[in-house]
Amino acid sequence: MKNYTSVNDITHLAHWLNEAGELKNNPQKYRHLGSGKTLGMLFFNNSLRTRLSTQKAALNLGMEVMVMNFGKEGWALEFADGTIMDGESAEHIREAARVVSQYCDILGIRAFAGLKNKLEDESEKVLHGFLEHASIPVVNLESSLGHPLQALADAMTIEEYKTSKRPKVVLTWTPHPRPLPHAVANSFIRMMQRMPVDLCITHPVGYELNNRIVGDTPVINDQNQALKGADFVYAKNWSSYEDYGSVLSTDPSWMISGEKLGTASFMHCLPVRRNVVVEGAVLESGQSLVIEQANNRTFAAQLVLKKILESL
Ligand code: AN0
Ligand code: CP
Repeated sequence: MKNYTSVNDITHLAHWLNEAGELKNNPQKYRHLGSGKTLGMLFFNNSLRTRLSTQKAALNLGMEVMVMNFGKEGWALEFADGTIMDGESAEHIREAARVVSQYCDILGIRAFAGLKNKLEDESEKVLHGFLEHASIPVVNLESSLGHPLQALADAMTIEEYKTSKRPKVVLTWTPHPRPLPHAVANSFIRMMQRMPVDLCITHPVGYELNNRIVGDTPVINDQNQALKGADFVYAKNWSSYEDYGSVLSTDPSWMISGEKLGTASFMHCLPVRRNVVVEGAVLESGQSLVIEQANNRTFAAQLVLKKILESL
């Protein structure tokens, strides 16, 4: 595999999930594969899990790792061609990407949606800038539109914990005080559409996601109705897509409580705001899978790095 930029880069999902499970059982098995190779990661936004789990994955494969908080410590990058660079930007993506390509063998990029300009976010200028100008494989560590490493870890988690052949999975919008991107929800939906699950989405009116992603997945605006019979409840906030980047409602009645959850398992990508998105008690209960999801991030990343290393 050359790049991992979206869940569409997963060729045969069932095989991938098996292989990720094998890596989880024996994380050191391929520790010579990455010997002498370097993973570079550039973070334009904050991270706990992605940064550490992907680093751990690379270490398990015997790679060296270089990480840079690019948002705070890198030169402000220019992405447009032909610009007279007499403003804020000090360096062009054309130089930056080619320079980094000399230091690393695989490059991870985290660059969230700015949530101000839909067209600009949808152009994925940071991720695409590195894809175009770097000469090494690129891994998406959450871009404007997707978080495919998270979705792969989520799929692993559902595969491990499901108790029926075709579980019901509900993606529910939850309140949040700040505008959040659509990336996690987008990739989760795309992933679940490929899994043997019954997926439904619930959100207040006005929080419709991109209909090219939702497709014919059922959307139910009544949360209680959507949650009926759920095996997995995946909570996530996102800002409005239509009224791009706006927080239209923070209605606390959409928070996930133990009562709403019933007997279902609770999932969230983290970081999560307790008693805003979900009751603290749910996170403390045996029904919460959030810590296991975060653990699976290591093996999802390890599988992706392994596949790229094998094709170098
Ligand atoms: C980010 C988001 O919602 O996309 C990262 C989640 C992995 N979350 C926050 O900014 C709180
Ligand atoms: N879930 C996730 O990607 O977490 P971080 O933002 O901490 O990396």
